[in-house]
Amino acid sequence: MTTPPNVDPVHAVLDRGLHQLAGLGGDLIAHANSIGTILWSPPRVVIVGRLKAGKSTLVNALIGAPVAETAALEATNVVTVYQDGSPSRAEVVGVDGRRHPVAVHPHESIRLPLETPDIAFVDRWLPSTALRQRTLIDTPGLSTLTVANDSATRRAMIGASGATGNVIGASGATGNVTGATGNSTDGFEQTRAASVDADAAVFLFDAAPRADEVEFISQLPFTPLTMLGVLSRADSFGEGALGRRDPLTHAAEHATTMATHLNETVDTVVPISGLMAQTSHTGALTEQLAAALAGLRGLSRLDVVRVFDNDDAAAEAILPRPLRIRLLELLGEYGVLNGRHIAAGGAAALNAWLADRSGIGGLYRELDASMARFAILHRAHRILARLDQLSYRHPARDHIRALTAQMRSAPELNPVIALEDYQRMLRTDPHAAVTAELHTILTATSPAGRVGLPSDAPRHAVTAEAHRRLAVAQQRSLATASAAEDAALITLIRTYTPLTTG
Ligand SMILES: Nc1nc2c(ncn2[C@@H]2O[C@H](COP(=O)(O)OP(=O)(O)O)[C@@H](O)[C@H]2O)c(=O)[nH]1
Ligand SMILES: [Mg+2]
Repeated sequence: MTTPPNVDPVHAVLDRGLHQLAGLGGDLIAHANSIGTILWSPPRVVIVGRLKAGKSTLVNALIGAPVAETAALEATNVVTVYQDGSPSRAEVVGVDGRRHPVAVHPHESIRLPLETPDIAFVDRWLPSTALRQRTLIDTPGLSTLTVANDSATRRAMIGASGATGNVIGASGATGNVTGATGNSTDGFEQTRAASVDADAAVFLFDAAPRADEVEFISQLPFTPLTMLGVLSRADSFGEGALGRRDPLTHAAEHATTMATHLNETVDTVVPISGLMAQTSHTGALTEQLAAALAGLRGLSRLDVVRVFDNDDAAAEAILPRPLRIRLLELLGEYGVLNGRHIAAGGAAALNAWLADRSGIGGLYRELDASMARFAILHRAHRILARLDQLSYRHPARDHIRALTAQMRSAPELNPVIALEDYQRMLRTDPHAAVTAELHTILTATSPAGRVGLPSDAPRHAVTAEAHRRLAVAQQRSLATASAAEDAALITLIRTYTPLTTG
């Protein structure tokens, strides 16, 4: 069977394998279909971070519609899965697995038919091109914990992930965001449960994420390749809109510093003003608002601040209170102070400026490029993990095991296996040489890159370096420190061997 040129080779191998699984007949047809759903759905990106970090605001910006409830509307404390689909609808999924369809009305929050502790998550469908690329999972967010509480949660969490016996956080048998039992009030358990069935994460934090938060986040089933850092609220960074430095510029600098500090958790940190992105991407601006803002352009910065700070007759004469509130809500202090001259050009000009300054372009670049690539590899891993689970308990386990082994050994799946190895090494020995080598082969875009050379390196140099690396890996494999390293070395040897022949 030949593969159509437009189908991703990883996808093709998995699709073929699932067809063979269905070919075994009986209930395996249903299992193959259920696992196949993962393959045919967009990768799932979970948004994690502290309560009020701006997660829901960013979800709205990415979807391009104000669907995720933000603190501006009401505190939300359930996990919500946003996916492309028609008609616009929602189902509340209980911890008992039962689904309760609920009505959705524009500009109204969803009425939940269950108490929060009884809700595993909410499935929300809406027609959206953005969601066709990736399903977005909004989480309530981590809240402050006492030290005792914190370690109890962490113990529970480590226990839970250990029990699954899988590398990249095996999903439950149902393959859904279930298991959000207990501890839902602090959001840690909900975040963990939502992450189990995700392929990549966006980790939102402000100036300085707390140590316990970073520790928790780094234990989620992701790698720096599948977790993108976002420095949120960039428009109020540092001294904020009224400070001496431009907060967006300051935030951009800080994001680079944070990427270095957090390098065991994320490879990249993007500065974002979710608020400006939400306003510009959800069609919230009107000509009336732009004109009201433009009316302030004759005032000094200090006078603008006075108008917004004083609720007196003078302020009212310049700008009526409802407009002041709405402008602050949509633009924040930074947008009000710096957007008033642009607003003179009308709502479209102001919108374009907001979109540009928000930093969402940079976020999309990351999401569309490397994050998308690694999320697809992680999705393949989730499919293999489901097949492994099936083989533990199914009467046809030998057939399923043989089939999975055959899929894993396909050269097309090499990057998937490398990502699994990388994840395992990060847990076992993050500073080992092989961990860095796995990162190198995963991120390389050329044969030369896979051996750590620039992509224009001459062929003989690549061959020589591949020989050298192969010899080191073979030597090392004689006395490995762990099962994880054993597996990693097999992958490295598999990668270097073909490169030694040019
Ligand atoms: N100035 C500013 N405010 C923001 C930004 N993002 C979110 N907010 C505000 O912060 C509050 C919490 O945001 P929300 O998205 O609900 O946070 P979540 O709890 O992480 O989902 C809301 O009032 C938002 O309007 C931002 O980029 N800049
Ligand atoms: Mg929220």
